Amino acid sequence: MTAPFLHSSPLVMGIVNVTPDSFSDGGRFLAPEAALAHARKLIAEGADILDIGGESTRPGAAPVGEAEEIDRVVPLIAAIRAESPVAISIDTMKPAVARAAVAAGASLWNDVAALRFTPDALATAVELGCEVCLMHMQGEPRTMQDDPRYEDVVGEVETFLLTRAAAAETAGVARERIVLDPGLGFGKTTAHNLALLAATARLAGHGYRLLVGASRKRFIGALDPGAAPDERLGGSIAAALIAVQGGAAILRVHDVRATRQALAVWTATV
Ligand code: HH2
Repeated sequence: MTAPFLHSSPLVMGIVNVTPDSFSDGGRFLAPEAALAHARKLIAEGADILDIGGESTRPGAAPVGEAEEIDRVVPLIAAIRAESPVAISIDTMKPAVARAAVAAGASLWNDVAALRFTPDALATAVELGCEVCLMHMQGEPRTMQDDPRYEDVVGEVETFLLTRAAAAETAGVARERIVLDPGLGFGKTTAHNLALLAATARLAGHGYRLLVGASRKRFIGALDPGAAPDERLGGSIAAALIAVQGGAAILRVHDVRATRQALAVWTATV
């Protein structure tokens, strides 16, 4: 059992994608040394948590087998754990990958499928005793952006998250170990993403910590046409501040240093 994260101010989760095809940094950190160097950089910049992912969830990204995903993430997690006390999160839908990652030193299972990808996902999370991030996604990664539709996006995402949280609690995951996430960009149009971001206070108001991942996402590019993912820092910071203003507990970001600086200014005024 690992202790839940303590936080009195929002935590910054830095993204380390060990993938060839992530939308923003695909291929840059696939080599083990490059991934470890990037992790060290994010720790030096003040990341509270590192989110390690070995499979891209971008529409059209190639699926990765369990063994390959484990090979990508476990040596990195072990290497980080050997040199830093930073909290480590594993971004995976697969119970076997979560199990191997927790054994290597991860304490949070970040699951974009909210523990629904396999029938044993929930039981595995209970057994591992780790924290879990339950994210909303409409559809599945390959096709989720084809034609996302909601009658009431905020209400539907809220109901989904509370239903998954209740299922996790009933199965035996303590409430303090549960993090919820509206899943910006996962089966959502720009309008859906903006409505969810604007509703952060409502989504954060149910007694669970809320994680928001807006960093460099496509809806920012839609508001600044032509801005490539690594040219979306300004929009990412704006979204991060909207999220913390609404009570988000964790920000999942590519740009840790700039996010820390923005939070320093924000917290100095509240
Ligand atoms: N977004 C991505 C991946 N994992 N996990 C949570 N909890 N919330 C998110 O918003 C989220 C996530 C997509 O971003 P990225 O990891 O940069 O890209 P890719 O999925 O292409 O690897």
